[in-house]
Amino acid sequence: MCDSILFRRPRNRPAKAVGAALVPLVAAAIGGCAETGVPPPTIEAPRIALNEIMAANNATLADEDGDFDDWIELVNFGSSAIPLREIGLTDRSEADLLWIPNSDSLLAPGDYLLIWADGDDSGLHSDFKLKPSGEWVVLAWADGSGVIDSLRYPALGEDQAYARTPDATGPWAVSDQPTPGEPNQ
Ligand SMILES: [Ca+2]
Ligand SMILES: [Ca+2]
Repeated sequence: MCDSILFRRPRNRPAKAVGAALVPLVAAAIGGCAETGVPPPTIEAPRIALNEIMAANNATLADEDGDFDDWIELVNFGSSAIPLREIGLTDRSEADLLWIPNSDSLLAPGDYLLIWADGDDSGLHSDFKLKPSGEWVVLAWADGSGVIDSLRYPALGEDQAYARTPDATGPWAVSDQPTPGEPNQ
């Protein structure tokens, strides 16, 4: 059963919907097959996600200039390091105007990364800010190959975070306990 999971077309579903339907099947397949004991594949696609954001930072955390700017937290929840130049962010619903980090660093597996959303457009400071009234945040591959993750956050009060729990895959919720650069609570 498991060996054909990637190619199985769900019943009662038209062919044109199969592409979308494959996504959860692929995700299930990455975890291996509990039925037969087949281990997961050793080569895994990079896995990075939006994990937490703050859109009205008043006193939570200052950047290297002493500014209490807004921030976006990313997490690498895969098993391979991800070059920061290979990802981009935007606050538009379409990933056509990506800001790409000016950094040669890698995000190691299990690590968190803070991007300052202050409009400075340098290093790890994006060319856009976050509106407290809520808007889109989109994470995409810098080479244009697709959106990795996205969210539309609600209006947030001062020093409130919008975070997913558990990290990387959990549902999003408003939080009064921000955890920039750390696991979400
Ligand atoms: Ca700043
Ligand atoms: Ca966090």
